[in-house]
Amino acid sequence: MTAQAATRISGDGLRHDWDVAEVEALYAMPFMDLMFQAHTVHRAHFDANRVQISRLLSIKTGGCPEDCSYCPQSAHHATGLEKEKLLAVEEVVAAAAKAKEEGASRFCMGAAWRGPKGDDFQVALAMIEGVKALGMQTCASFGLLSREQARQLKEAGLDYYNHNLDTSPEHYEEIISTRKFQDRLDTLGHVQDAGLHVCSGGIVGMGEKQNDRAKMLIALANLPKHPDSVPINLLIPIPGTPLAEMERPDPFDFVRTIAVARVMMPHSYVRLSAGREGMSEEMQALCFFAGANSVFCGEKLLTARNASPGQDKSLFARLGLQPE
Ligand code: SAM
Ligand code: DTB
Ligand code: SF4
Repeated sequence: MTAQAATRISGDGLRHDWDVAEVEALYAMPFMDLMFQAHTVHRAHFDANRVQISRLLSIKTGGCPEDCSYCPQSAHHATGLEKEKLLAVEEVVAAAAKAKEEGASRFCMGAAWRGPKGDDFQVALAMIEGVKALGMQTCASFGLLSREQARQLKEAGLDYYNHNLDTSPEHYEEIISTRKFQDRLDTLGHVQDAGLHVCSGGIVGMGEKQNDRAKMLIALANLPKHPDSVPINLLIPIPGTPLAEMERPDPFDFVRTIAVARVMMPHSYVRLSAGREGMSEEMQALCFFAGANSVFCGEKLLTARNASPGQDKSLFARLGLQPE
């Protein structure tokens, strides 16, 4: 290794000093060269024939006070989604047990909250304890957290906290007005400090430029520790949201984002997240080759449809991918 390269590797053996020019250079590589590089990195750190399976459940649906332009659950958009009350602990634990039976190793509970509050948070803590007792990995996506809330989640047995940066700091203001990019970073800091595993990624297809995708991945990779899990979502354009008519990005540009994430964060699980329902099997296979090694399975994501379990079973079998 050259002296210059050596200075770029930090204490954990990984890089946290990516700059825009070098990430754009990765994006600009001929597709085959980028795929080869990403797959080589992937094989050096993971079994390329295994895929981690997570299952989502919306524990509190709709009526969210935040105005995220992509989200069907925001009270600011008329998407026709019914606002529901917080589910009961027993319902959630029963859904997790079923997901475990169907092959999921991690159960991810999402809530349409700006952040957890009052009694609802106490109920959510009980859900985490119940799901953990089934022997599953637990994940929560409850929005912004205080330092104390992150600590309480850890104490309840939470393994992962999902909190996406979603896009570049610059593009963020065009997508959400009710909070700042820095608020998200602050929560990620509390999550990390509480000793929780971090799950953080973003969305491709919200009208962002390639430069924004590069900056989003830089914001993730330049965190003090790489997120353990990096979900890359393809926007599901929801009628009634401001992004309903967004043009679908070039599939190869989506695959490139998976590949660049893999090269930048070699030890992280990269999740091929929302949007698989509209992807061809060939595109999904390219994403797995590029380094994606985790997916959400099950009929539904939080409110939107997911790839069907039957199709997933057949795809994994035909690709020789071992779900775990
Ligand atoms: N309210 C919490 C929050 O915003 O962190 C948790 C739930 S929120 C629905 C979780 C994530 O879902 C968002 O950060 C976003 O990345 C993703 N998401 C929401 N709507 C989406 C859509 N239409 N297409 C793709 N991803 C979406
Ligand atoms: C993530 O990155 N994607 C998931 C999970 N983390 C919480 C959510 C996807 C939501 C897609 C739209 C819906 O189902 O409402
Ligand atoms: Fe609320 Fe989360 Fe949807 Fe934003 S993404 S509107 S915070 S549920």
